[in-house]
Amino acid sequence: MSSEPSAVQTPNAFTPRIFSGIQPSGGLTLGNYLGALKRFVEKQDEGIETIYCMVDMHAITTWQDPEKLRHQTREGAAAFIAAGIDPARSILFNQSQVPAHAELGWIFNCVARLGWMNRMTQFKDKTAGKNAEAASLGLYAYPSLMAADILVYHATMVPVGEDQKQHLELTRDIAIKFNNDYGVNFFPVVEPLIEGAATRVMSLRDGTKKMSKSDPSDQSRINLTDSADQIAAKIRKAKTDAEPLPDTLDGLRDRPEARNLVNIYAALSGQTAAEVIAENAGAQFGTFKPRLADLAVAKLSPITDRMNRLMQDPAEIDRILGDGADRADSLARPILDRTKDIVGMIRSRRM
Ligand code: AQP
Repeated sequence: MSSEPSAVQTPNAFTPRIFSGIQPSGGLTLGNYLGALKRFVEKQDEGIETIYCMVDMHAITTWQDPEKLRHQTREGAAAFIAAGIDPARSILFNQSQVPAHAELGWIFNCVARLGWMNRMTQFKDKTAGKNAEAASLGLYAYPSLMAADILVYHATMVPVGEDQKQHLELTRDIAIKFNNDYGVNFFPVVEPLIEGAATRVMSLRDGTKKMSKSDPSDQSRINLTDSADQIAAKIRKAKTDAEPLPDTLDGLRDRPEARNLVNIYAALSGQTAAEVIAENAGAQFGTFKPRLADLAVAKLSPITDRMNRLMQDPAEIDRILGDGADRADSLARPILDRTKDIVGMIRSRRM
């Protein structure tokens, strides 16, 4: 049988499959939970095939202490499971255990154009005020590896927070260019799933900045490892203005900190922001913040307790990640092999 690219079979339709990842570049935050984890669980429970990953190769695009990286990768995996990911129903693993990500990432580095990469706002944000010349090449190439993470599984949908929208547009551009360059319909054009009341949870210290695990101020975020007292104290001290809550959503337009707390309440309670405003119209923050703190503690503390229990058995977490990596590898390997055939690379036929 010929192995020339023209003989490569390419699918015309793609099975619905979800992929998403989280960087173990620190402890996970409320932003990661509401923008990503909680929705990952919902997608799993809808019965769609789901593949979730601790993207440790992305984490090292900025310096990571090796011991902390190992700890954060396990802790992130524990957070997935504690939040409701079932490793028997979803595939859960860490990226570096599946070499196909890096291999396809290199091929995509040769598909992506420098002009596209130069437009990536996350690289600009992460190097803002710093010497961009001293940033790693990996940080610059990050979105191309992210495209490989997704497309090496032929994933069709990617649940993410708002901040990842541009990277997913790049993933679509890479798939389209690859398909056009090689005259195939091999990679799906993925659909970003950016949904819900908290697609962009903001810092508790500055309502115009994203809540981030790498923000130097611990007061800016709620960590999934925070105790009930820490959560309540951070919400009590969250920056707000002096006005009571308005009676319409429109009244939040120029009040980023107030809007953020309302959105967090909505996402945690499963309500819309309009419903939260209707229930709390006219409330002072002295009243609303304790309500939010009670809700946050009620929702997050059981997850934190489960995470802490899981972290007592790191060998079991490693076993789960290893099992997930084997299953991920068996999906990714044939897709990578077919990509190599399309590109014209001679593959080993060794078994
Ligand atoms: N504040 C946020 N609001 C909503 N969603 C968020 N996500 C992150 N922060 C928020 C979503 O979480 C998923 C995993 O993100 P990531 O950890 O891979 O990278 P990130 O977006 O760069 O997150 P951080 O916390 O800001 O990490 P650092 O500080 O290391 O850069 C993604 O779906 C993201 O949208």
